[in-house]
Amino acid sequence: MRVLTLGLTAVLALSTMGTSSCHDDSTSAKGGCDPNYKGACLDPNVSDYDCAGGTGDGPKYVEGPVTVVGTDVYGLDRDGDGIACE
Ligand SMILES: [Ca+2]
Repeated sequence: MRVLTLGLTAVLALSTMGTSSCHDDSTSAKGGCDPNYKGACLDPNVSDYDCAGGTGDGPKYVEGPVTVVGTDVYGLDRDGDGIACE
C-alpha cells in the first residue's frame, strides 16, 4: 500500500510539474508569438495555420519559410526537416 501511495504521489508531482511548465511556456509567449516557430510570428491562440499559397483551409496563413524550433503543432513542416512552408 505504501508503494502505491508513493507511486501516486510521484504521478501527481509529475503532472503538477507538467502543468506549471506549460504555464511558463504561455507566459514566455506573452508577446503573442507561438514559441514553436521562428522566422514568423504565429498567434498561438489561432486554431490552425496553413502555408500561404498552399492548399490548406486556414483559418490563418503564414508566409514561409518558417523554422520549427519546438513542436510543429500546425503540421506546417510536411517533410520534417525543420523548415516549414519552404
Ligand atoms: Ca519542410
